[in-house]
Amino acid sequence: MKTQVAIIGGGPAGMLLSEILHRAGIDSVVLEAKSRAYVLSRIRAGVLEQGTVDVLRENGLGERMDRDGHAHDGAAIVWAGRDRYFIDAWKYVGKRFMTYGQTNIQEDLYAAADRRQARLINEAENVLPHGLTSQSPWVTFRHNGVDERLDCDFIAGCDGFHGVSRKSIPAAILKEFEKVYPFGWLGVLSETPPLNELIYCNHPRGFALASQRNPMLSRYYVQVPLDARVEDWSDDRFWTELKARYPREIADAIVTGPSIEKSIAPLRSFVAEPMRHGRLFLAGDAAHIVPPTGAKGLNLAVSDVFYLARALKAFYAGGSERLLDGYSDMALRRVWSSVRFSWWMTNLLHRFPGTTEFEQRAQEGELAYLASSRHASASVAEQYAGLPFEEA
Ligand code: FAS
Ligand code: PHB
Repeated sequence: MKTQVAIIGGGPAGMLLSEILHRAGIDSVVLEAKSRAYVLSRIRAGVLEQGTVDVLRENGLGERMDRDGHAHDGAAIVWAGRDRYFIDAWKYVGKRFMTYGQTNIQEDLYAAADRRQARLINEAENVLPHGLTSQSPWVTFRHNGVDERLDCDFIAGCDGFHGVSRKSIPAAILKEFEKVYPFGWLGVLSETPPLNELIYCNHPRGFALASQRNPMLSRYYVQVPLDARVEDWSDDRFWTELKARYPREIADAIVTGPSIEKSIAPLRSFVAEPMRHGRLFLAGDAAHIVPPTGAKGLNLAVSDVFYLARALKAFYAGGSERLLDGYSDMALRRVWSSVRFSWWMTNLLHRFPGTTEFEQRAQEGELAYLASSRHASASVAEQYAGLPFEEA
């Protein structure tokens, strides 16, 4: 088999890259380890920055998003059982964000791939990149019991945190930065009408978040200890804890119902540098992980793909390698900006083990300052809405 760009991973990063390259006449093959059904069953992100929305629209992927998604001027933060602060992205930076589930985006990407009869190979086993520092790398894999080889010009490592691509960069070259948080998020999906806005909550009992997927699909989270187990959290226990953390009038507005999905996600910050080695380019969770507090994970995958696709288009259009050579540094500037913001939001809103009344009051003091300062509010709004993509 031969292609121009071999893409390892058929999640949002890999599938979006394949779609953008196809629209520029660049051939790719996507090698995905899991089945289509498995990939489409994953419940993950829900908030799309304006930049992500623009990229999806520009690549023919905006129709269902614009029909079923919900645009928001900002998100609220409540604390101490009373106060409310609105991160007003529209007022301060003239941007909105969209709530539209990553699951829907994945469905839209697979549907677009089917329409163009894309070469997408699910259940590819033992995927391994080779010849990374050569001019003609290749990828081996096993499919339907047959060993295959895919020759290519470039390899895009879009295979997530547990993938093979990052681990193919020599340890002597790769530098990793990591911070593991001492808690996780217990998330619930319920077929109930959501609150009409996103509301983050700081409370001495722990963090909580109210989000949405559509007018009859709600997404809620509560911070739980690292050793929490889903089986210990009945729906009743979840709803009681969620309501205990929100101010009374918000808690009373939360419509409860049976969970249709319940899972615990650990929180970590992780960055791998560089995001390129020879003809291998990392994009998305393969290169970085953020705690979901800042709603940046999926959005960073999209900005990586935007930069990488632009660089590959420049190469195939005119042979220039300038953007390919600049990809890692450009992507990492945005990655570190989002990693820092997500780390800051996580420290501001969560209850850390060993927190005393002093730290709780200091968090509440910072929230009160944000609410009182148009300068601070503008800074938070511009980061939450997503910084602009860099020019080529
Ligand atoms: P993904 O991990 O989505 O996709 C990688 C793909 O590569 C997968 O399909 C995998 O099967 C495949 N793969 C792995 N190894 C392979 C191999 N060796 N060969 C071939 N294929 C291989 N972000 C937010 O913004 N908000 C959230 O609330 C949020 N919640 C999350 C909850 C969970 C449980 C997780 C894990 C992530 C969450 N994220 C959230 C982050 C998430 O949305 C990611 O940022 C996003 O999925 C990144 O997309 P990809 O980089 O494509 O990686
Ligand atoms: C979600 O809707 O899943 C969501 C929203 C905002 C976040 C994280 C997750 O910061």
